[in-house]
Amino acid sequence: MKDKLAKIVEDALARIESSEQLDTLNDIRVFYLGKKGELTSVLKSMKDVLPEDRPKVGQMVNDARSIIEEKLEEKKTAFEKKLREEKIKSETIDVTLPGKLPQMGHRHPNTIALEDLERIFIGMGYAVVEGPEVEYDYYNFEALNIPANHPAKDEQDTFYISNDILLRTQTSSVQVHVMDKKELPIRMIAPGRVFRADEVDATHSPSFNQVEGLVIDKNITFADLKGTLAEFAKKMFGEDTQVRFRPHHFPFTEPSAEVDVSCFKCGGKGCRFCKGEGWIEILGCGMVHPHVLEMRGIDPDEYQGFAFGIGLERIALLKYEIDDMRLLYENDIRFLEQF
Ligand code: 2U9
Repeated sequence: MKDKLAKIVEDALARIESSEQLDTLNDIRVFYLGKKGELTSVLKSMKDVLPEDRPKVGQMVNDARSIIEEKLEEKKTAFEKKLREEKIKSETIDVTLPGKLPQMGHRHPNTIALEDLERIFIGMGYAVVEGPEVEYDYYNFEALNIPANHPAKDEQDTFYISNDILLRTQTSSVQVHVMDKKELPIRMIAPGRVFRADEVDATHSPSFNQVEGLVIDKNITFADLKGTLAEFAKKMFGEDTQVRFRPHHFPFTEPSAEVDVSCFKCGGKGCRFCKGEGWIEILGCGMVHPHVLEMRGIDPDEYQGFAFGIGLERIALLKYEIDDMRLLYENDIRFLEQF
């Protein structure tokens, strides 16, 4: 019996030692220590052992079980340690690998055009001023000499919030607020979103952006206006750009004009881009109406001013040769990435 037990232990230890996987350890445990295992069968043959020898044999079987269990545990711990080490090794992060670049957004053509425009006017000494998109009817219309019966005041054209509060249709109200501060001279641009009840098409949107300019000082003449806008056009569209002033009418300026630039595609000869004209309209302007100055308590005999209004989207569409304004509002990254 003793020899038989010694042989079982020896075999078991050898098989444990040579096992190469965690799974085989379990098979070995079942084979030797399981219900139908080798050691259990020794216990079952106890009935053949003399009663006085039984405690001793029982002890020997228990010792054999302990030795095998201890060895199984030792081997199991060794396997687990090895597996852990392999896992750690395979999961090691190589910090020298180049990183994945995050997908960057892109500046919107409107933003690029606005920053170009602001840089040009800041360079000429202008301040950039912003104001509210929700305005009093007074600041949007009356203070700008727009009479009560003017078609722009119709509900068809303007988003009214109440009788006297509306979404501004132009950023001019910002200039009115600046004039109320009574700090002269003024040299400013007012960029911002404006709202008009227009149907959406390739050239119209109910919400678009304007940049309006205002200069008020002593001895300001139409020549200052022409020189300023000619300089702006050269900086914005290229040094060879020519400007042309066509008489126009706005209630808030007198005299008023619309300004064209020579086509920066064909240089003025006429092409598809300028529809054969050689000229492209870019903005409206004029000398601030004396009544607009008087309403703010500024004496038109002492101070004069000029003003201009630029549709930002129009500039972006022209500069980047985009043929549909709606593309500017869809924010499709495949479109935006091109500029
Ligand atoms: C004050 C006095 C005068 C602002 C001006 C224009 C001419 C003009 C249009 C351009 C395209 C609007 O976006 S658009 O549709 N604007 O043509 N705007 S003069 O004149 C002012 C502003 C403020 C106190």
